[in-house]
Amino acid sequence: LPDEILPAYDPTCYLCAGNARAGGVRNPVYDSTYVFTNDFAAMLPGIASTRLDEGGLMRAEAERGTCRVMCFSPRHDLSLAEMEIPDIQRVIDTWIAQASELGQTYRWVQIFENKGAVMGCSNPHPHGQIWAGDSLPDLPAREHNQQYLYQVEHGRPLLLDYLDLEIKHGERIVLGNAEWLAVVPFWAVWPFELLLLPRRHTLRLTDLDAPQQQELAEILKRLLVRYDNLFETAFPYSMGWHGAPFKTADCEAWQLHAHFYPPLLRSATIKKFMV
Ligand code: H2U
Repeated sequence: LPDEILPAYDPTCYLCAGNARAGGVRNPVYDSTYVFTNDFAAMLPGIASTRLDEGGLMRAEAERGTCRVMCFSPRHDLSLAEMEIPDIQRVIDTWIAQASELGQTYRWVQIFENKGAVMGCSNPHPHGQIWAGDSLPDLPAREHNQQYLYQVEHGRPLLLDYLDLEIKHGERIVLGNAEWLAVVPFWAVWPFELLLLPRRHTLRLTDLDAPQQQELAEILKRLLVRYDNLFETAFPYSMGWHGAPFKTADCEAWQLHAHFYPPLLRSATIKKFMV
């Protein structure tokens, strides 16, 4: 199926500049990135602490937090892949600013993009989300422990040793520049899964220096254009940044990275299902 042709501005879109959102709040006439608190936030900052435990079988705990939505551009018809590098740079600046701000209050700031109707994304307007809370989600918690244990045993960050191995083999590296490498991880489960990581030891998005930020915009552009060209479609994926938690001791073992999980298998319309 050919991709839908979208207007640059959609009067019915809740993310376009100047439009009303659920609950009646109106977006400002923004001209770059724009971040707002999710009108249906799954986590709230003022939640009372409660705990449920029924015989150890039904267990739950209240989690204080916040959820935000981040528009990458006022242009309804662009994707991150189609944006100019200076505009992608602004998205990176905003990711860093959000991580920096929310990291003062919360231990875990999850920045992610869920793209494409096939991934359950509700709106083609280029946007991502930010969820911040005090608990580490399951996967980052495992990454935290494994990186820590590896560092204790080997004296080096796990992902930097892994990167050296990938460079040595040269088989799974898809893209690279002076500061970043994108590899199909050895343990990939999705057909076009990628791991994007800095070549230098870097704990968090907030630790990226100017050359790393510039090169990130460059490699993101090439990576996403390549995804789009693979099946000549607006390539769907779920991507997220993992880095050292905030307000936590002993994080030197961490290496910042982004996961890209695309659901497509052999064409624009054949989706992989985990069975
Ligand atoms: P997706 O990226 O999965 O489509 O989610 C978009 C988010 O936008 C979703 O979490 C929020 C939804 O709660 N939203 C608002 O905050 N305001 C609205 O007016 C509609 C959708």
